[in-house]
Amino acid sequence: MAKRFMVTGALPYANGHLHVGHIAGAYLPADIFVRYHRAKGDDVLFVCGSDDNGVPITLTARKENKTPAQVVAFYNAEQKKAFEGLGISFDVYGGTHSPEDYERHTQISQHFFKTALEKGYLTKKTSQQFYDPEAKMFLPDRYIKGTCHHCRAPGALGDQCENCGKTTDAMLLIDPVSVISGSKPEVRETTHWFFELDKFREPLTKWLESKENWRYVMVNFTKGLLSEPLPSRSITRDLDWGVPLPLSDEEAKGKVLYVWFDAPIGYVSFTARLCEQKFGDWKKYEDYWKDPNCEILHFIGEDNTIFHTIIWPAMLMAEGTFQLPSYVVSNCFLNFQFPGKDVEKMSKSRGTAVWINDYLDGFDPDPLRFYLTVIAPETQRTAFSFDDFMRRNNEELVAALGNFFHRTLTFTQKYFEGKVPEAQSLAQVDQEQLAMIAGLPAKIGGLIESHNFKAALEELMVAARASNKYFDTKAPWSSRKTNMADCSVTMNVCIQTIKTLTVLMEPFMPFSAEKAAKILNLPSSERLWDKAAESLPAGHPIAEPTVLFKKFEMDELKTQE
Ligand code: B3M
Ligand code: ZN
Repeated sequence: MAKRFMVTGALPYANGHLHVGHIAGAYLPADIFVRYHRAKGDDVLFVCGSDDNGVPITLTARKENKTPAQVVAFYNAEQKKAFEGLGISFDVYGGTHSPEDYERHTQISQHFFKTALEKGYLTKKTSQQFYDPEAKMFLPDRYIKGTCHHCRAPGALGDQCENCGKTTDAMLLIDPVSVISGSKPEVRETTHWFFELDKFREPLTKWLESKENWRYVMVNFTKGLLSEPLPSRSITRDLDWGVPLPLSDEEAKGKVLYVWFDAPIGYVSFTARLCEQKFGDWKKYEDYWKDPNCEILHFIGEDNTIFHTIIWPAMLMAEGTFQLPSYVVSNCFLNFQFPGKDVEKMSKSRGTAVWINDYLDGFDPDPLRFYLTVIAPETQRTAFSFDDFMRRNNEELVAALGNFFHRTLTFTQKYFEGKVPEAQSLAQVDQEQLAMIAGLPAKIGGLIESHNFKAALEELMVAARASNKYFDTKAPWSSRKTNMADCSVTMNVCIQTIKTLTVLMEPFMPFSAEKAAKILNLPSSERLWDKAAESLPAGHPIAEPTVLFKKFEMDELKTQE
């Protein structure tokens, strides 16, 4: 029976470009999972969009002399281009403040807020906060700078001091100034609504206990947080960019929902937009978000864990009619390494990030998808390096998978007139090769289903190497002259092998799979996962081969740095 899945990728902030760390951290594993389930014939919706609200967006707008709406429109389009270029196959790419989503997103977000308020999960508190009279805005703690009240070092921020590493209290900094305008901030009173998270500590703990098969690091981290009382969190901000509070009291004026409150709701509002487009009824989102027959999976980077394993599930519990996530698949950071140097964090200012749109200007998407899966930071941090990228591309992707496709296709073209050869009588070695590929769909599929994407790709590569060995052992270039029947069997088996590999590599390298499918004359109806090992009949036409994977020269890659 077809299963139903709702898959989301963390929403990128709409004030930055995407680099390889983002892709490896969330979107590529999610895309592999989604493409696999589509090939299984399952009902999958893959949803993402930009995270458009929040203070940083308004500051970017201020710096670039644009409106926040212009900033988010620009970055949303850039992100969309990067995702499309890489073949990340979202069914919808929305934006929490985009013209297409904002109204519905506001409605659904306000509903979450109102329900939580009515059920007594929110409390209102008045406190003192810094206000920048020049920028005319309340300042979040990290936009205050001053002398540290612990160590007396200058330049401490209102949330943390770089010098002593301690958490600071913005109100206690000595000689505070606004980071935004440099002016001296005033202390003003303001009211905010707080989410009483601790009320969900028990149900969250119970829920997490049923998640034994989640990645260990994330479960442990979350369990640690749940072992102590959860502080209440302010979920409103004094700002004019975001989702306004759905309240008429004076105190709610000029306030919006905190961006981390409305952002995950974006998953739902983008689903609603998709359902409007797909079924003409946005309410159909309920078939995914409220039906227990649908599994919900969130793919995120490690820094988003607490929001997806504690705050978002608590928001869903507070609302009451939605399902909780079946899985939160989090990945660690991807660092960067220059040859001979230490591993460092990806950073724009130090030039240690590889930007997707720059890469795609000169190179094919699949080698990058391949490499980012090979080094996927699934359970620990890993590092991207150009040397390693080149080596893996040339020595693994080209030398194993590319070579097997190439030698099989050119040989068939040359000596069998581009048709699948007859296979009259199979020897044991041929049967073993066929048995090996017959076992691949279940083996690789099982690994993808359990979110072991790196291991799944490795199985594909093991199969490619074994297939080259089969080719070498059978030596069709020599049997062609001495035993044409055996040569024919060999090439039949090799073609069956690349047919299977074409279907199975699609989730990882969809562009090359598409090219290979064209050569094999495989219509998409034949590219179903469970039919991957069904054989092509003798006589089936094979088109002229084209090169699927190319070697990189170091110099061309280096211009990327
Ligand atoms: N925009 C944080 C980030 O990009 C945030 C994710 C929201 S997911 C609902 O890392
Ligand atoms: Zn300090």
